[in-house]
Amino acid sequence: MIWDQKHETLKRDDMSKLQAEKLRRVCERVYHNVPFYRQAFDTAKVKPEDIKTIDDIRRLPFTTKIDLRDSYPYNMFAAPMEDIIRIHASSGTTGKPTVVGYTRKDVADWADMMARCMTAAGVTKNDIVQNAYGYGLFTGGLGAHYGAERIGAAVVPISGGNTQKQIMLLQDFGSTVLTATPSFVLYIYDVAREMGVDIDALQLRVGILGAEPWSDQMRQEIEAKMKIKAVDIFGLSEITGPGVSCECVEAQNGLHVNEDYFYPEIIDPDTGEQLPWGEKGELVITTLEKEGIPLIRYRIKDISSLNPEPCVCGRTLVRMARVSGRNDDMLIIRGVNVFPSQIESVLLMNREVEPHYQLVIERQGSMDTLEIQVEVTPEIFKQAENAMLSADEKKVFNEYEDLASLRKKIQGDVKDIIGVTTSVVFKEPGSIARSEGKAKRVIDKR
Ligand code: DLL
Repeated sequence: MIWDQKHETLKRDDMSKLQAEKLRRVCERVYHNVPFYRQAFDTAKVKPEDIKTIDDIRRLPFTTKIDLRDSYPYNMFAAPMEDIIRIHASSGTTGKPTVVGYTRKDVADWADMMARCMTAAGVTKNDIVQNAYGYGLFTGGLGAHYGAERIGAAVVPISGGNTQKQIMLLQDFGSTVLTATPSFVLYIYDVAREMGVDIDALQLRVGILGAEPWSDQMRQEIEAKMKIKAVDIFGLSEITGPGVSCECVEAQNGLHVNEDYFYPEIIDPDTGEQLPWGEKGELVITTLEKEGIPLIRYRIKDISSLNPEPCVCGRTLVRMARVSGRNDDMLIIRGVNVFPSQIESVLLMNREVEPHYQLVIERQGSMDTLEIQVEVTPEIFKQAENAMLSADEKKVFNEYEDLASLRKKIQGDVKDIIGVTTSVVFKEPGSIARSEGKAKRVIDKR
């Protein structure tokens, strides 16, 4: 099923034409309403009327998170306050959040985009959508809520957290769709198991998961454990919230970007040059329809690539590769660039460990050290415990001999695939902190 047959299956040329018209209009809007953009356009010696084709976008200046911070809270808004009906903000880890305002049309468009995404994930009006994204300034909760309502599904607005209650509602309400972060779904699974819940008896069939990086191995793990299809959804508050792009359940191979609303580019983060289809680089998005706070060439810092090949699902919308991490999440370990999701992929190739891990980075002298802490499965833990009980000398579980070969294998794989030497510490099941929202994977003590 396709929600908006016309726009989701446009021919590339028609899409490019539509995008060029919209780009010119949004440039006019920001040039006349946002002093920051007037100045930035003037400095770049470009005027809205210079935009004739979509390739002219390369002449436009970039916008960064710092620009948004500097215009805190409302200086980047392109609509008068009387037309703003909603305000969200991103949870900046330090300092002030970045603030986004939506007009009535922005909220309606967002609901439409989310309806597209959810339809791509296989949701229909017959579904019961348990929405475990947080409601509040975070865009996840209300974004998914409006999309599900737009489709006509029944939304259960439970929000994030409340893990035991999530499980009760999954059982009693017969929820068929779960919207949540991937790490929270794994936590729900663990708690459900502890509660003795029969996962097979749940009605759940689809998870629409995002808001944090997760690997394909993690998807397989979630699908096998929860007995669902897990679909990746991407977005960020500055651009709108969830719904910038989403996988289709047919292919689960790249996230269809709502291109008639957002123009995606991939650039070389060092030179700012646009990269050709297929090449990996920094994702940049221009909003083509937004009224409240349109953004021109917003540098997202997320790493992806774009694939224009039409998809088996029938959509022609360009697909962005699953976001493997952010430029600013990238760890530089002894000069090697490492994304946490790469390590996740390696870990989850081993059935003996659980998808619960943390990376601890320290500096010893002038050396960076990376310690991978990962939980073993309850079965492995039990085996280790039994072996330790029968052994003469008392050992801590992590020193149990049979884990040595597993440790060596993981260290070897990480070294082969990523190129860094690591230490691996096995943890008891349940000992690594769980997340009810975005997971914290990295503890950088440097
Ligand atoms: O996380 C919006 C969202 C809510 C997306 C619910 C999907 C589902 P922010 O809090 O502003 O907004 O964080 C945006 O999270 O730049 C990425 O780094 C990361 N991110 C979001 N979705 C994905 C994903 C929401 N599917 C930032 N894969 C983005 C990887 C993701 N990273």
